[in-house]
Amino acid sequence: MQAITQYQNSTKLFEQAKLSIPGGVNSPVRAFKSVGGNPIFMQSASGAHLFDADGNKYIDYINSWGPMILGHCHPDVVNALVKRASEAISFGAPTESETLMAELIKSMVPNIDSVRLVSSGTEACMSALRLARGYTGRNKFIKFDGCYHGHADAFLVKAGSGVATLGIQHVPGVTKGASQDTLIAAYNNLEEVADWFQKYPAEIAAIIVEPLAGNMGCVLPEPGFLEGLRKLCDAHGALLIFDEVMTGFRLAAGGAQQVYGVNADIVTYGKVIGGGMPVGAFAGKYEIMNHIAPAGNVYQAGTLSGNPMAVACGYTTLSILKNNSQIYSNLQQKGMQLKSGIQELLLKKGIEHSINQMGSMMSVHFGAHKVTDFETAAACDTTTFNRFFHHMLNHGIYLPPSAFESWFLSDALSENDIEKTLDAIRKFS
Ligand code: KE4
Repeated sequence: MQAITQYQNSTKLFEQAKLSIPGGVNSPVRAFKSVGGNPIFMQSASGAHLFDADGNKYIDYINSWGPMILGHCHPDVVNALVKRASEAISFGAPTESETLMAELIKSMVPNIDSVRLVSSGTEACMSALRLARGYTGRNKFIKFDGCYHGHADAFLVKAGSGVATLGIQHVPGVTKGASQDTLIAAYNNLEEVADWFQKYPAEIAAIIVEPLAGNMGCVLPEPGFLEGLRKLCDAHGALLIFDEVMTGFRLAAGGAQQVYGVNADIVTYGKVIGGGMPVGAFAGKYEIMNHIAPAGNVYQAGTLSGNPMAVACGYTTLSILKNNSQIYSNLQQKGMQLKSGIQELLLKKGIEHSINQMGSMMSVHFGAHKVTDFETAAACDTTTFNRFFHHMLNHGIYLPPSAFESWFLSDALSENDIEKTLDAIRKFS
């Protein structure tokens, strides 16, 4: 990629946006706040590439923070959207397509009986927590420092992603009442989880965990961690919630449950499930899910839940993934190729770093230590990270603008794109 030198349209658009949108963006992590500089305003996308308001071209490693696993504007997905748009945009009534979507999800995730579609990962996670509380009759729950489960009040305690990126210790507006039942443990630390169960026997409704964390950079579960959570939940009558908003249908057709061989009681989805349109979901066995209204009394609702357009986009995306399983092995191969290529280049330059990678999720952490939880993620060298981010951006490589985010690879990423990415790193110092 040629070095990119001019962003004047993005700069102008950002100034204009700030007059009408808080911080000029509709989601904080887009604002480049921690890496410095102004966000790039995008105009179009195709395959593995983005095109910004100044006509610059980028190789995309954000892919809308995960959804665009097939690459941008996959022809089959676009055709499905266009066709459905000519028939309907929204009913607010049940449709056959929602049932077919639920059945497709069940065919890819064998340990679930029932799926409720919502419109975001936040809705999926907050509904899953309410369901766990309603089902068990308990109030407390355990989450992990650095994990992010959307912006519902109870989760905004030691949250990762944008909350960590902005260094917000306490989110104003999250009341003590809303967060007093949120118990925090360090990721990969089973002892701290066991201690909470000792302290609050029979009071903990659930553990919610990113089975592979992507909101403190990428952090992999240590061997035995997820199995240990499963055992602790079984021993103490709590539900295990896997937040697979990032990992679902991305790490494998069956997500992290398939990769790690551990079954949760409730699984939440987002991102890939909608193929770029607003879809989230939570799912589990009938025994639990039939507590959700109107089958049961745990109330949850949404005007656009199961929206025909969004379902058409998500259904087509999941169908392609289900019917072309080599996509997952290709993504794993691309992830490993990038990891080893970057490692070799940075080691040659004497730049201390570590790379966590699983399938099409990965992150580069600068510093000499391994990153296994939020504390080690936060101890990394962010100055070098920020320099690396801007160097890559200027060379047409679009990386997450935060050390507390994961790269997301797409099936459209080519050998040539990977070579150009490594070539940009060759020029980094
Ligand atoms: P949404 O409400 O943003 O669709 O999903 C919330 C959510 C829940 N669980 C996990 C594991 C997540 O990663 C997310 C959202 N991820 C962020 C990126 N780290 C979305 C990007 C953004 O906030 O703009």
